[in-house]
Amino acid sequence: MSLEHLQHIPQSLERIAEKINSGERITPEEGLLLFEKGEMGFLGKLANQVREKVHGHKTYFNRNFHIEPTNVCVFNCAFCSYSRSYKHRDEGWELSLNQMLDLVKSYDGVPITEVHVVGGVHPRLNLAFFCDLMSSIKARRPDLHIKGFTAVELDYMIRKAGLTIEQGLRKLHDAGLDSLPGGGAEIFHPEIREKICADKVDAEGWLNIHETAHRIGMPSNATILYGHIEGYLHRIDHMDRLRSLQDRTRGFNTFIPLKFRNQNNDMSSVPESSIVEDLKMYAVARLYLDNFAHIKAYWAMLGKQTTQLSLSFGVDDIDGTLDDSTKIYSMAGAEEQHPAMTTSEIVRLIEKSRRIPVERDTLYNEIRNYSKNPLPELENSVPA
Ligand code: V47
Ligand code: SF4
Repeated sequence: MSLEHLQHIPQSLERIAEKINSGERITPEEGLLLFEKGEMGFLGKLANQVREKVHGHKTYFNRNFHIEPTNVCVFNCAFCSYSRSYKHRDEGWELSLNQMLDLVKSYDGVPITEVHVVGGVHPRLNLAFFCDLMSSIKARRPDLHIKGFTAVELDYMIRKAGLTIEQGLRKLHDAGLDSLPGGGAEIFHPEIREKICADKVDAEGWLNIHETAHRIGMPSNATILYGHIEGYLHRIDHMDRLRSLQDRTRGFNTFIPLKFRNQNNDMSSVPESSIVEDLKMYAVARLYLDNFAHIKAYWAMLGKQTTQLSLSFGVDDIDGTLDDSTKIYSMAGAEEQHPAMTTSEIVRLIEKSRRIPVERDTLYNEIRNYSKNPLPELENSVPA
């Protein structure tokens, strides 16, 4: 899509609202107009209408933890606060297979449903190692859904193994990998991608990996890293590419806008986006991505209060309990330095926003609906 083409805005906001209310798809020009001219009340009302039409008041979460095998990485993304180069690997970490299995074992008897495996791209960890990790996790916990590896990690390990993307993904799938997370997407448009993460897989590569995964039966998520040097045009271009792919495959479960955090990275001089900007991103995502069932606010990155607000701006999912098992955002300066919530804390957080908490599995099958099966009242609970 040419960005110049988007500079001309032919439609009024009222016409866009009519289209959305009648279930018609909006164009890139209209998406852009929403970002540029939509005020918060207008965007919130529209996005909430769509959210409630699809999900009512239901707000999904899951019980999960992360395994981050390493933060050593061959790439140099300017926004990354987490990685260490191979040369400085003594400042980072690298878990052995047994250490990762000990982590899995520490959840024996705990009713979690998902493990999210994600990390840096270590030059010495290869496809065979990760296939072993998958099969060992499944041998210990066959019930656990393994959501693992960004397209960046996959592109590197599969190319290094000399396989096609389909062959590599099939190997991992056969070993136990169930689905892919949405990371590594950042901003697809080359104008920005070349400035923030020039050396890793490009947009076409990212989209091809997800398309291939969908084709062989592995669903996935998609993200956008927003609120830095990109413009609204780049956000629309990004979502447009995802919307087109989703039209073809229907393989995406959820879209997750990730707010850029500016601590301890090479983009520290770029200010972080305001809450208004965050809520706008969620609302326009809900309105633009008409073929995505879910929009997720990742509470560990956004903070609990903005997450509650986001539930009125199109969001219907807030990710999981996490158990303080991820460092990606705490190292970048997120409010949550030790992200962990018990199930009852997540349930209360959702209830206080006057929504219905629903525990889901990774594929959005309902495990427990808390309106039918509420938690007992807390003695000191504060009315919402
Ligand atoms: O691709 C890195 C982002 C992503 C920063 O699929 C940063 O369910 C903000 O994709 N500020 C990895 N963001 C994490 C990810 C993810 C997280 C939770 C759930 C799911 C899912 C996926 O983290 C990277 C990058 O976009 N990131 N550094 C930063 N300074
Ligand atoms: Fe490596 Fe991922 Fe960090 Fe980029 S964002 S430097 S690929 S760990």
